[in-house]
Amino acid sequence: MSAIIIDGKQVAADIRAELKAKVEKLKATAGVTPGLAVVLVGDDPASKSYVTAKEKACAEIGLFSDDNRLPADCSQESLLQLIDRLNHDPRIHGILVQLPLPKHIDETQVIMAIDPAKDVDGFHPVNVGRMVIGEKAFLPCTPHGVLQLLQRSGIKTAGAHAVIVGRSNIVGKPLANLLLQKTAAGNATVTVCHTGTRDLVHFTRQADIVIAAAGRPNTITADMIRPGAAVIDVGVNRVEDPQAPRGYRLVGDVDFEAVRAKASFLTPVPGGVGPMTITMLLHNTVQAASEAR
Ligand code: L34
Repeated sequence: MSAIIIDGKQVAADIRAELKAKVEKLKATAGVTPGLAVVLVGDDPASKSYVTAKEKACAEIGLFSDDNRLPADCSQESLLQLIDRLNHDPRIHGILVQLPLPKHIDETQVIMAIDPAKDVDGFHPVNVGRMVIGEKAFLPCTPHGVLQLLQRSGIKTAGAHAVIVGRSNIVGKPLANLLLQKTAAGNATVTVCHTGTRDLVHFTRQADIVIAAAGRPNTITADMIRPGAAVIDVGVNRVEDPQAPRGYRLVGDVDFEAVRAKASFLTPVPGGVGPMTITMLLHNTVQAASEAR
């Protein structure tokens, strides 16, 4: 078997076209231009490139984006002040504080300072809690993007055994919750594995859907996959490569070529989940703007 490679860029482009039409309608009927405030602290190269891609994506579908960059040594107080100002700025419907933050800043405190109605990352405890009990909430972008990729590729989650490898607050934990909910995109049986899991292979071999979100290259090898399983690779790892134009290559958490020969579906890195993360941020910002009063 050779897996169908899911084109995340194409799915993202389809959703962005749908969003663009919504934005035009919002502008025409309500006179509202959805606005996203982007906050980047420091100069981590990966974060910089993600943030730039997010701003570019805003422009492409007609969103207003407000670029805020703070030095790596800025005080927590100045960051909290900026968030307070953005919370009260009527042009801003969504606030994105790119993570990770420098070590001297308390990430939880910063996330809790964001108005839940503008928390388009879905990281505020109010949104996390609402999501878990199945109430309307901003869904976190990467997990929501994974659900969209599964649905739009025709991969059935209902009754399937989904094995998630990774338990982060931004991917593994919320994705586990979304997949187990009794919804069209969920209703799966979910197992969450992590660095403390004994005999990881034992679990991944039982999966109809494997979601790799460990943040380490080659975490998922071909021997860990049941023939015909669908494999979603959430990892984005930079590995040094002197031959590559930028001096590094991007790889996921999955041994791509070997798993490709065994799986039914597989997402590439780059061009899989990454573009979907950005797209679902746009989705949430449009949602926030259409709900704003
Ligand atoms: N607050 N922090 C906050 N929200 C998020 O949703 C994120 N995340 C993660 C890191 N920190 C965050 C992102 O935006 C990861 N992430 C992210 C976003 C986009 C891409 C990768 C990670 C992406 O577009 N990846 C491209 C390749 C980009 C490149 O060439 O470097 C891809 O095709 O996978």
